[in-house]
Amino acid sequence: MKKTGAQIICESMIAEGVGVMFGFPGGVLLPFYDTLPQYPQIRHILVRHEQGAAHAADGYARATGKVGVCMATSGPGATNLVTGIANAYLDSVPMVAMTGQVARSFIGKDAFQEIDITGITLPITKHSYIAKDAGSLAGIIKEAFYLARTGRPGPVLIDLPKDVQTEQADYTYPEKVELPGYKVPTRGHPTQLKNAAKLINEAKRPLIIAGRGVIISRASDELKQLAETGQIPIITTLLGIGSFPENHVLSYGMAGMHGTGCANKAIDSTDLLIAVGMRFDDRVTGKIAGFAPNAKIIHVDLDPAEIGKNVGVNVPIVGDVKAVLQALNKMVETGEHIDWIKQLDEWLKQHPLGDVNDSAGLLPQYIIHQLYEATKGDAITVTGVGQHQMWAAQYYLHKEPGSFITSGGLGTMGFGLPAAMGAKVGCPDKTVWCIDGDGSLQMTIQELATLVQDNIAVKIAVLNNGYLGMVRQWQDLFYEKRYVATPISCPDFVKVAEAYRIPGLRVTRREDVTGAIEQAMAYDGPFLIDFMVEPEENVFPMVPPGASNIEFIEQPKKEVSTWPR
Ligand SMILES: Cc1ncc(C[n+]2csc(CCOP(=O)(O)OP(=O)(O)O)c2C)c(N)n1
Ligand SMILES: [Mg+2]
Repeated sequence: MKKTGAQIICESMIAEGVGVMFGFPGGVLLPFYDTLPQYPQIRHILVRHEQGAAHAADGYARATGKVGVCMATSGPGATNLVTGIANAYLDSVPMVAMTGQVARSFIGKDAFQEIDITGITLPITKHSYIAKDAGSLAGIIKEAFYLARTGRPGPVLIDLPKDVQTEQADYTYPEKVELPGYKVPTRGHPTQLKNAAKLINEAKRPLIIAGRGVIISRASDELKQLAETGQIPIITTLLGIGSFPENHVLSYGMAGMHGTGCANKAIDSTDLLIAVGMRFDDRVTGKIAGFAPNAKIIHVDLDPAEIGKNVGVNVPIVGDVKAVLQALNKMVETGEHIDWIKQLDEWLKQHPLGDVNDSAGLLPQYIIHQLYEATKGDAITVTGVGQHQMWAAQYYLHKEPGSFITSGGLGTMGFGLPAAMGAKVGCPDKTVWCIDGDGSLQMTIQELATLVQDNIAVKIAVLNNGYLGMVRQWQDLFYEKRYVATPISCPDFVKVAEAYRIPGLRVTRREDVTGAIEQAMAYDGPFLIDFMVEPEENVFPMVPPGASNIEFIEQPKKEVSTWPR
């Protein structure tokens, strides 16, 4: 039976299991939107800015492991998606982004709201399509979802000319994709696996550094088995947080620029670094010359382009992290590294995170700690970008894959609120806390309206320091406190929330923190707390830019660690 292009898009999405999409309409999408009510299986969430649609799809994908779907109209709608697509690309998030396009006969004529969105997004998509006729839509959508979620996931863009949406064509959803040039590596090379197992079995001071690849590959159980069998301590990258329970006795926190002193010292001392599903980002390595100077390196990654890109490795294993770890687990012997683990425990004590009780004022670290306590570490936390993001990474102990959602590669301010929205839509039974900065929140604050219209019960904790804090911190430490363009004013967030019909509270004293958090969680709906935190608190430890990880600056004058273990 013949169907319109718009119907084919909807039916294909349903065939892919899409139950929700985030979008914003416009002229060239009218045929699609006019058709959508025929398919009540697809929940459409109307965002307030297309950037929010892309971040929401991103948050949804990270929380659920499914492909996130977003849609925007041609021209400005499409360009508004760009930051969100780039964000998903850099963090390997599976996403299908659909854009409306002017009718085929107008393409290339500088028509109203015509923009070459496939050209613009070429370097930030895994692949892109312009649908040239309705008959090709089903195949394109099948491929797009397949490409987005397989291999190293990423965003795929489909540009949909208006008249392709109205054109009629025969519809059958293809059963499989034919992409001869697209190969997804699965198992690692047997020789390399053997070499790796030998190194692991012989190492005196082995160390695992886990990245987002472990989460994408759903390999947390295998990772745990490797760590426990081999008695190998684990540290993570920022995006690897949640791949291994942070309250596990073998967990030593995050590495890198704001990583724990212990994790960074461990990298410096290890004789075998087992890097799993991570890409040696500069925020993790610090100065390359000083990175893991005493170690052989095993690098497990699905993407061969990552091998040797930033750091030379001794044993590269290109393959799916889960399959590789399963194979390694068959070869790795029961290990015992008592002295090494003792050494790490010592470093933990010597280099604690700053004490959350160290000030009578309202410390942002204290708030994160109380959020952890109040949620028993079971919430999904989603952040903006800045100091608050790093404190959330440091002080909330995440236990599950997908429980910490943050913009790593692109570092996108404004990611927090819409991504939290997507996470909550994907995981309605989970408590979702958006931990945001006063600067970051102002970039996408309009999504508060989406929370209300679609009844999405995200809880928002603003760590309001009156600054673009992370940039101010660099000015403090490296530009002699010349705070240029970093003091930032904000509206009364509680009143803004109320104007959006969201209840809110302002907290200025430590003793009110817990009560406010409990009130927010007891409320059936979105809720905002504006925490007026100490304005000039800095994030420590910090590896200065260009320095080796071992040269981290510690929190001045703080004594006892309350990092719970
Ligand atoms: C879109 C965007 N613009 C600029 C930056 C540069 N930047 C990184 S952190 C930061 C400050 C963030 O301020 P806020 O959200 O208040 O968080 P805080 O550091 O104060 O916790 C800025 C401006 C960025 N990461 N993203
Ligand atoms: Mg701030």
